[in-house]
Amino acid sequence: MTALKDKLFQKIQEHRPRTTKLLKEHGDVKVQEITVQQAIGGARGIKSLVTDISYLDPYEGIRFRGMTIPEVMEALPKPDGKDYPYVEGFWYLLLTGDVPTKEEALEVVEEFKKRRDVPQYVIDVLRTMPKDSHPMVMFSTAILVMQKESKFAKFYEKGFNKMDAWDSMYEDATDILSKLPSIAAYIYRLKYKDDKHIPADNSLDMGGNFAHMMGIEPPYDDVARMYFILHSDHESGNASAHTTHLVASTLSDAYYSLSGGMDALAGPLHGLANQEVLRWLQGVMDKLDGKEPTPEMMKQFVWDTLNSGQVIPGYGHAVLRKTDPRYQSQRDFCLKHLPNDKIFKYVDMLYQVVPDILREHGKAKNPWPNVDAQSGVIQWFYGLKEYDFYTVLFGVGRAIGVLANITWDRALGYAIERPKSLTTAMLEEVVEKAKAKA
Ligand code: NMX
Ligand code: MLT
Repeated sequence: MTALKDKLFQKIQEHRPRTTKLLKEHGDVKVQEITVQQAIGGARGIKSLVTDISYLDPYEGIRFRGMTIPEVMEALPKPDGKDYPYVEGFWYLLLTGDVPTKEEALEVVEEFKKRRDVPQYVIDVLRTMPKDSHPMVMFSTAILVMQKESKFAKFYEKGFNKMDAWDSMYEDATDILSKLPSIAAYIYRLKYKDDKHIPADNSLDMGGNFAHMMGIEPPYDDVARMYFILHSDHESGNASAHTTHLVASTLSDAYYSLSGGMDALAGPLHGLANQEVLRWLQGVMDKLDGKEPTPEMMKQFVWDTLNSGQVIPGYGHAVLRKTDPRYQSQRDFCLKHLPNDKIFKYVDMLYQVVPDILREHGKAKNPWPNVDAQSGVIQWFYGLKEYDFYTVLFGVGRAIGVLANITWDRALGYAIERPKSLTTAMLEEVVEKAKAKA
C-alpha cells in the first residue's frame, strides 16, 4: 500500500461510524421541506447529497476540505520555482482532508507516473473517430473504452464486499486520473496539431507533463496546475459531479461513472460555457473588425444576446450569489501575467457591464461571473485558441473531484440513487390540499 492509500484507509475507518450513527440513530430527523418550485425546477436547493470533499457557500464560494482557494494554493507543496501546487498533492488533500508534505506529494507524483501510459487500443479508437467529433465526445469515449481495465468491476465479479469496495474504486480512480492528461493532450494534437504527438517526460509532475505533451512552454505548466485544481470540485450537486455519483451509485465502476459525468459537463449551461464565452467574444470581435469596443458597444452586444433568447455565457449560477472565487483567482493570474491582453480587456469590460444588465433584465438570480467567464482567455493567451477543446481541460480537472467523491461513496456504502417522482396531477393535488389547510 502507498502512504496515501494507507492514510485514506485510516480516514475511512475513522469516518464510517459517523455515517452509521446518523443513519441508524437519526435517520428520521427532517433536513428540510420541498416546494413545488424545487420539484419542477431542477431540484434547486434540495439538500439530498452528502460529501465532505468540498462545500459551496453562496456568498463565499468553494472550500476544498474546508480550505478557501488561496489557502489551498498557499498550503500545498509546489514544484521548485513554481507558483502553483502539485495536482497530485491536491488529490491527496481531497481524498484525505490532510495537506501532504512535499515528500508525500512526491510519492503520489511517482505513483501517477507508473500508471500514466495510455493503452494502445484507446489511441486506436480515438484515431478511428470522425475528425470533426467534438473533443468532449473523444474524451468521454476514451474513458469509457478503458472500462475493461476496471479493478472494481473484477472485484464485483469475484464477489462484492461493501467494506472493501473502496479499495478497487480508489485503484480505478488513480489509474484513470494518471492517464487523463495524456489522453487530453493526445486528442488536442490529433485534432489540431497535424497529428504530431509529444511523448511524456517522466521527470515531470502531472501539470508539467501535460504542458509538455501539449507542446506549450512554461508558465503553461503552472496554468495547468492552477486550472486543474480550480475546476476540480464544486460540491456534489453540480451536473457533472451528480451524474458521476448517480452512475457510480448503481455499482457501476469509475470508468462508466466518469464518462457519464463528462457527458454532463459537455452541456452549454455547464462546463461547455467556457468555450461559449470565447466563441461569443470572437463574435463580438468579428463584428468590430478589430476595433476596441467601448462600454456602450459591449452593452449593446450583451442586450442583443439576451434579446435573441440566449444566456450570457459565464454569468449566473445555481448556488453562487457573488463573483465566483475561481473567477477571481484566474483574474488575479491575468492581472499578473497578461494585463494588457486584448481579450482579457474584453473579459474585464464584460465584468463592468454584465451584472447591471442582468439585474435590469430581471431574470438571473445571480448576475455575477462564474469560473467559465475567465478561464478561456488564459488558454487563448498561451496559444490554445481551439476553444472547443476547453471543456476537456475542465474535464481533467473535474475528474479529480468526482473520482475522490466516488471513492468515498464506496467507502461509506452510499445507496443507489433513486428519488421519487410525482405526476403533474399529484402536484396539483398537493397544492389544493395546502390551500385548503391555509
Ligand atoms: N444570461 C441570461 N439569462 C440567465 C443567465 C445568464 N447568464 N443566468 C440565468 N439566466 C436566466 C435563466 O435562463 C432563467 O430564465 P428562465 O426563467 O427564462 O428559464 C432565469 O434567469 C433564472 O435562472 P437562475 O435561477 O438564475 O439560474 P439557474 O440556477 O436556473 O441556472 C445557470 C444556472 C448557470 C445554468 C445559468 O445562470 C446560466 O445559464 N448561465 C449561463 C451559462 C453558464 O455560464 N454556465 C456555466 C455555469 C458554471 N459551470 O461551469 O457549470
Ligand atoms: C461547477 O463547477 O460545477 C459549476 O460552477 C456549476 C455548479 O456548481 O453548479
